[in-house]
Amino acid sequence: SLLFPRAKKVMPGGVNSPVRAFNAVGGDPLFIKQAKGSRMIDVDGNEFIDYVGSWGPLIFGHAHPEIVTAITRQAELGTSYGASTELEIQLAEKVVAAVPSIEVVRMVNSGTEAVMSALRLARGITGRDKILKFEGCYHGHADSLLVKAGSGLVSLGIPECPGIVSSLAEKTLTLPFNNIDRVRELFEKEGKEIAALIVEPIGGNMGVVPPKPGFLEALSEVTKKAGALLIFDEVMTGFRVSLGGAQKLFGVTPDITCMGKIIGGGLPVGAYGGSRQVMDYISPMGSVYQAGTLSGNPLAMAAGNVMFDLLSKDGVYESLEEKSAKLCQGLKQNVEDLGIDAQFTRVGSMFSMFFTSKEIVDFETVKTCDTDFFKRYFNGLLEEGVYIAPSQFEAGFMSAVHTDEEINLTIEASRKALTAARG
Ligand code: HOZ
Repeated sequence: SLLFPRAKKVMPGGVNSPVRAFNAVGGDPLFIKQAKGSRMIDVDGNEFIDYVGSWGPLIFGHAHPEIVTAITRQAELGTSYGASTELEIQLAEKVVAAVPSIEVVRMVNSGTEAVMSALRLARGITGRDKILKFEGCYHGHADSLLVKAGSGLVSLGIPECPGIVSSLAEKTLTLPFNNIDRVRELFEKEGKEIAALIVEPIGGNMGVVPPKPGFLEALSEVTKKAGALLIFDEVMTGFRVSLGGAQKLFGVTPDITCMGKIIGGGLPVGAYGGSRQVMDYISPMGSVYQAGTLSGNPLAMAAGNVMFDLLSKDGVYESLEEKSAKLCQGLKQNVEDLGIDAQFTRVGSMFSMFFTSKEIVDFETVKTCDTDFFKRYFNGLLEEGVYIAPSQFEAGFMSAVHTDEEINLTIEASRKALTAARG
């Protein structure tokens, strides 16, 4: 697009978030003019079936009429008051009713902010400094968490982010995802110094990596024993894999849950919550300070409330499951027919196709993927009018408004793109 040179003059790499750049796949990033339902149209008039969904929030597609109406109505009443509203209570009540571990919730403005605040809370409660995260998991860009992180850092090949105070990074311990023996070993030695273990209950930022059976349960047991807090980063999985998130799906209860994406109905929102006892440490109840001018702002709360009402209707998750299963079966059939090495992972409406022969269980296995093949495949798909994340190491998202016909078109497009990529 002609916009890219102009964008590069005034924004780093021409983008406002690195994952939007096409560095890993070549070419110019998309500049979008408009979007509706499952379709996006770029400024050059190209139309795409979209499986990025703004990186997860758009579970009902772009510009859902009820959400648009709620935002428009609220805008006329004011966009931000810096004071409390009933909309905030309504959304908090819905989150509390839906998410098993949450009695009290604080709204913030992004997933990063939620996670950053949750870590401070865990450190404040325990009086300990260390945290444990898993390699390839990404929890936003707070300093403590940009250590062996997934998402854009893998796509761009950044193993260590400069600018992080080393004495802080040293407090972040990392281990391979899905390896409970290593977690037990570490907790034997250092458990009493660990404030929190943070995990994406379904890895989503190195592509989709589901937890092995028993992994999350074991994390809960180990942290409890050590007096450390278990934080589930459900920014991606919350309200996506079930209304109660991954914790409801797997029946494992964390101490703190971080949320983002879907909760804001497409507007910038994050949230973190837990039991009353835990959340009472937060100001103004307690002395762990965390604040925000636009937190709980009425536009985002209005959108989030409608999103919840839509999600609460019968059959939403069943239909998402059906569509996602159909798409993944079709994609799998293609690779089998063409004799291409690929692994498929999926939990509900989040899915990945990894170009490797290795079973996907952690970051090491994810890194065995043929990224050159992915690059050719991605560009082939784009040619055919299908947009997936421009990186092998990101999840795909199905929405409730993708139609059967679009899924068939995607499977057909994928077959063509695979054939071309194979050469
Ligand atoms: N979690 C998202 C990608 N893995 C974040 C999107 C972004 O960084 O812009």
